[in-house]
Amino acid sequence: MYPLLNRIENPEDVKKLTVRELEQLASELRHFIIDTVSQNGGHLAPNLGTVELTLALYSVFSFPTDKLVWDVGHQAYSHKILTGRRDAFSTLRKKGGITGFPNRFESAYDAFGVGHASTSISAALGMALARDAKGEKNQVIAVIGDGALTGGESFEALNNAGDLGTKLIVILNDNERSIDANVGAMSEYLSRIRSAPQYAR
Ligand SMILES: Cc1ncc(C[n+]2csc(CCOP(=O)(O)OP(=O)(O)O)c2C)c(N)n1
Repeated sequence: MYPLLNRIENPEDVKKLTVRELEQLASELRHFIIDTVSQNGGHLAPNLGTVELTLALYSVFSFPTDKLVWDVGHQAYSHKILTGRRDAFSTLRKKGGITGFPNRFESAYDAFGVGHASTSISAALGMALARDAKGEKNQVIAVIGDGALTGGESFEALNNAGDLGTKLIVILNDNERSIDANVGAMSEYLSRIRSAPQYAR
């Protein structure tokens, strides 16, 4: 039923796929998530929204040497499925099963245990500084939603990261939602950026 997904044993397998195969894998992942969530409950929309993003990340970076920090963590199902937890995914949110959020005790690929919003940039910055201190070269990537970006801890972290100037990648997942439709100045500002001719170019 999931011919391509069943062949993915670890994230390095994603790197071997063609663009056409990645599109098929995205579709299979989406159906797989819907199948499980319809039985076990869980977050649906945030996870359907990060399928392509997750595949793009796994096509480019080498986890878990590179560190991937999800904000809130309610959008990490594809990440879990691609990192050795496909078969365990049927136990999602069940007693003794896998958790609905990244959990450091569950997998080496879960770089940071989450649940709270607005923590990813701060946590990733700490990991980037630890990397520098150890003289290592891995990448650190924070993925944050437009809703979580409005939390104060995000601004503290951006302020600190810009000042320290260490190498850190922050990906903004701007889907104009944060549980409900977004409100506020930040959301208006991001809409203006997104609709500007420079952005389309
Ligand atoms: C500190 C804190 N406050 C509130 C929440 C409840 N909460 C869960 S998801 C979410 C919004 C997330 O929106 P966004 O970051 O845009 O991510 P998306 O759902 O669009 O992927 C909030 C406020 C939380 N997890 N942590």
